[in-house]
Amino acid sequence: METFETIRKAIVEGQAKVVEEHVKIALENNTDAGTILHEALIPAMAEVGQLYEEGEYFVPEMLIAARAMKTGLALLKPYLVDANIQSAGKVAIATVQGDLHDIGKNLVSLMLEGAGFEIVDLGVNAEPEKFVDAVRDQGVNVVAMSALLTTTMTRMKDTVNALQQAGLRDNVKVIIGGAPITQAFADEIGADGYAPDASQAVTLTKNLLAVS
Ligand code: B1M
Repeated sequence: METFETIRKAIVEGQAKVVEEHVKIALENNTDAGTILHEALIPAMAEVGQLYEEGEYFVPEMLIAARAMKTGLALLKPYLVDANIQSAGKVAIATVQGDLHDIGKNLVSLMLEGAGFEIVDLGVNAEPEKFVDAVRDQGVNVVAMSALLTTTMTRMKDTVNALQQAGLRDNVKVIIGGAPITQAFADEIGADGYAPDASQAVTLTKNLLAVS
């Protein structure tokens, strides 16, 4: 679809205004928000990563593209989230310590919210104690951690350990995800589950909490 191609290109080039304009057009034409997300926004960020790997893009270009992506995501949010559904459980979500990537985390958060989960967003660069405090003080049922860097994924284990040390590990389910994460890594660190993308994170959370 031509609109998807325009949105994808505008994100890659960091043109937030063009993204805004064309996501609005797509929505006005009753294009499904999930389709816009999967056909235009997500492929655009994959392309940005590719350009970075090839040395065509540097951090500033990635940052500008990320801002354009977020503009599109903000417009899609009301269509992906139904504000009137009852809470199916409480999820504390963050990108782990040392990691500032938040687009995937925000997407997972948004999809969980859309499925009826209450979200406690702990932001980015979240140290293990932040998760421990959320479980202890806010009645959280699920700890959800995202990592995009091979150097920060190891911090997930620190959170699992911190929950154990605080005597809270059995009170919560721990789920993890992000580009470098695998099921084998989840097993290795003692997480309850891994999901490769946002929609599977919803299925996983529902299964772990036995919510239909
Ligand atoms: Co960064 N970056 N970055 N970056 N960046 C990557 C991750 C990288 C793969 C690029 C590359 O080399 N091809 C590479 C990591 C290499 C590695 O570790 N192996 C990299 C690097 C090296 C860096 C810096 C170190 C660069 C530098 O400074 N020299 C630096 C680190 C900063 C830090 O965090 N401390 C850095 C910085 C940045 C920006 C700030 C410029 C920007 C982030 C802006 C922001 O997020 N606000 C940025 C970006 C944009 C990227 C890429 C291009 C795009 C990431 C993204 O948003 N993808 C990325 C390349 C890539 O991923 N191909 C790259 C779209 C998003 C929807 O996908 O986040 O994977 P993703 O989320 C998916 C799934 O992974 C999953 O669901 C999501 C949607 O379906 N998922 C979960 C994610 N979390 C989940 C949690 C779950 C379940 C599923 O359960 C809890």
